[in-house]
Amino acid sequence: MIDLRSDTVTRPTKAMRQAMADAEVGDDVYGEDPTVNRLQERAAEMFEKEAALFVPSGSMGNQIAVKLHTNIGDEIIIEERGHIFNYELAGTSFISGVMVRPVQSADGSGHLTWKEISEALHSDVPYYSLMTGLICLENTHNFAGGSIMSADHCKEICDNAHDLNLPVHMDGARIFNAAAAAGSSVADLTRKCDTVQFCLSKGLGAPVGSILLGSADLIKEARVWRKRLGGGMRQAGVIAAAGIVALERSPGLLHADHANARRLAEGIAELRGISIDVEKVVTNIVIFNIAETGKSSAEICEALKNEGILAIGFGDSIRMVTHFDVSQEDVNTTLSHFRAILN
Ligand code: TLP
Repeated sequence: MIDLRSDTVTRPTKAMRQAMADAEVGDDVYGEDPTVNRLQERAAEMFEKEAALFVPSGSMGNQIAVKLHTNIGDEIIIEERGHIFNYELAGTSFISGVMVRPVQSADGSGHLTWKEISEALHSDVPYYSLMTGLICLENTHNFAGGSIMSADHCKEICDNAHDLNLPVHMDGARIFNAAAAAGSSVADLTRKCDTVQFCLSKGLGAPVGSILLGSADLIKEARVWRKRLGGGMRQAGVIAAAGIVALERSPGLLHADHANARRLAEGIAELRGISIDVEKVVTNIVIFNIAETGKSSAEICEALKNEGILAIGFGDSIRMVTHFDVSQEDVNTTLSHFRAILN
């Protein structure tokens, strides 16, 4: 199978499996797992934040962040296709009792301008909605096709938000993809964000886990929420060990996934009835519209599946994601089957 459904499908490398087998472990609920501690320290160092917490998933990292920053009844602002809003099973209302104010990004990039955010802010209007408690950003933006938010753009939003005493959380599930493509450091891309979540288990290829970063005080509180939500793991060094390998070795390999995504997009752009802006494919996510093919996304995905290729369809769109288990040859194979299906 050529699995292009997501970069979450990667299998741990030999080096990861070896590190897992050799991992020194302890009880992480007591803070005594040396490998988890090493992973957290290394992540905090890379992002130049005070502290870090290893959590089982990106969703848990994001949901803890929302909980840390908000009070029940607050509103959070997020771009309308954001993961926290659409794909975390209403965790924001269930766990934090907040309402989401989804905002459209007029340029389609998925990255709101400060003007767009400021027009959606609420403060003390007694008859209309509640206080804005948090701004959530996403870099890269998944369902806007892996688009990048620049360091300057992020800084501008954080500076303006902080002037209003509003915190900013960055869902940086794929921040290392953004860093590789933008030629910026992950620290620069998230410099002024109050909290950052990034995934070890996406492009970086670890089997499990995410990291939540922030001030020492916030991360201390986040530890309590992680336990409360059932995310206190014991000898978690076994999985953190793979995370350390992912963190050290994978960022330098992401360029290859981006080149494969671009090649895939260029090939797809030539197919009958498909529309895609190739120039916008700058990281590892390829989303294209199939409305003019005369087939539904479900039909196309089924036909691809019959040829051993997996992709995800939603509405009139299909998403394909490259990762380190997808080779250049896999891209060529995908394109030739795709061509045959549409002809
Ligand atoms: N994204 C998954 C699906 O849930 C859509 C994927 O296949 O892309 N933030 C962003 C931007 C994400 O893309 C994801 C996962 C998460 C958070 C959640 O991470 P996990 O799956 O570890 O909870």
